[in-house]
Amino acid sequence: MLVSTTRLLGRGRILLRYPFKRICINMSSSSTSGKRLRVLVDMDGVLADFEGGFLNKYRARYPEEPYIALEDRRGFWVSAQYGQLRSDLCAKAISIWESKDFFIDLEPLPGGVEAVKEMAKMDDTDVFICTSPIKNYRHCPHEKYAWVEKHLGYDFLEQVILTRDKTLVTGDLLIDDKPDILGVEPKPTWEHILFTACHNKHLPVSSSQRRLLSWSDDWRAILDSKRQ
Ligand code: UMP
Ligand code: MG
Repeated sequence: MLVSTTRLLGRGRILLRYPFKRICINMSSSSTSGKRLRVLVDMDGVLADFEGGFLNKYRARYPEEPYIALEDRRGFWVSAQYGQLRSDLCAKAISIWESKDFFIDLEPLPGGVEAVKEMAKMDDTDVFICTSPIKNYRHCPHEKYAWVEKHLGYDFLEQVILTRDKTLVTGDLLIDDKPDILGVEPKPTWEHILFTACHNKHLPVSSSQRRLLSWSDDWRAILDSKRQ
């Protein structure tokens, strides 16, 4: 029905909004059609090239300063490793991602946007972008939304979760490059799939943790393994 496939927005614009899928979600999110799979996908280091974007802008702004090549990165916290290199470099590193346009300019990691779009079209599957903003909120939260709109489209803004504590978010899977995802909830509902990144590729993965090596790896099999 035409009326239900459109939404009238405040300023008189009428937009088509994934009409068929959204109607289906609304009709089937209850118990009548079985369990839906909820996939939480991290942004920095999984969809957006935080490490590459950081290194480019750091080297451009501080051409005389030492830097850490991506193959030498160790540990999730870029600022900590730069601080170990020389104490004042910690603040210089932070200045890069606190700057305007840092987050919006991040390049997509290969295959990520395509994978998320495909996932979102799968039957019985809900995909959310679950990402932690920095506490200096001047640019980051706005640019994270803008990045999603730019690369995944306006309708995908509905799927964005900004949180500093991902343990509070319920889901079946969390695909994330951070090795230790901790928060106030000791038993998160999701299984953490460690997405391989330059800073974590040397870590041994415990028998209970699965990895996704890249978006060329078999993410479909991981989703299928969680379906009932
Ligand atoms: N971040 C820091 N310090 C670092 C590295 C990253 O504050 O040394 C921030 C940038 C991102 C966030 O906002 O951490 C990473 O978020 P997730 O990918 O874990 O959601
Ligand atoms: Mg990340």
